[in-house]
Amino acid sequence: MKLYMHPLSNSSRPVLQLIAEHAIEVDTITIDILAGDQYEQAFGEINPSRKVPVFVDNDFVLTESAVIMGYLADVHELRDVYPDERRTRARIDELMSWFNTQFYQAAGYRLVYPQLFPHVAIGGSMDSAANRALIEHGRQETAKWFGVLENSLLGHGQDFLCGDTKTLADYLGAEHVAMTEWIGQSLGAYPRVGAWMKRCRGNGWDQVHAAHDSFLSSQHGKTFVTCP
Ligand SMILES: N[C@@H](CCC(=O)N[C@@H](CS)C(=O)NCC(=O)O)C(=O)O
Repeated sequence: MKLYMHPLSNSSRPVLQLIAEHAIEVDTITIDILAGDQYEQAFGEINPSRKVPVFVDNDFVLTESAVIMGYLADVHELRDVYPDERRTRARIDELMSWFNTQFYQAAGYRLVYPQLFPHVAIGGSMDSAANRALIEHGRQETAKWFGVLENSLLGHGQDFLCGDTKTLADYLGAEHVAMTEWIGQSLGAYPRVGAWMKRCRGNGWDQVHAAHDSFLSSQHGKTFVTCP
């Protein structure tokens, strides 16, 4: 079994963290998405969408972090993180979908990436009026989703998103929130989110997050647009 990934990719890290915590044997292959390796022909044949992560088990190719994690959890019978019970599983799927479609689209593609990665910026440069407008829109949208996370999704006194047990939704959501650390996003206004992030740490966390931590250090001292 192989996992094409990049350690800075917040869609790859939930899979890597799940693998690390449950000692699942998977060969990891780095696709350097910052250097453009995703545009090479060989990778395009594996994933025409040219995104990581991609999981490969012989002739079975699977994309989408949430689906890869669900598949691994089923194969390895990780019932604690992905229970069989229909409604519990539906809730986990719902939250993973929420993070991927609501939180990540705003926080990643409109707030964080346009401030860090020139190839994502619109209007010709990171300083263009169009890029600044995109970032402002991302800031407002991300603040809205942080509010939903703080006051509703984590607002019932539970330890994790779906109760008192860490599930796949926490693996995935924690990495999308971690991405906002790169622009110095404070969680001071979102204390439940901050406490939940600490609870999400598990075995192998430091190793899985080594590239993330190093990138974070490289951004210290810079000024970014963040949510209040
Ligand atoms: N919905 C996908 C998102 C995958 C994704 O956006 N991957 C990013 C890294 S986090 C990527 O490969 N970006 C490369 C590019 O856009 O060129 C998933 O959950 O796996």
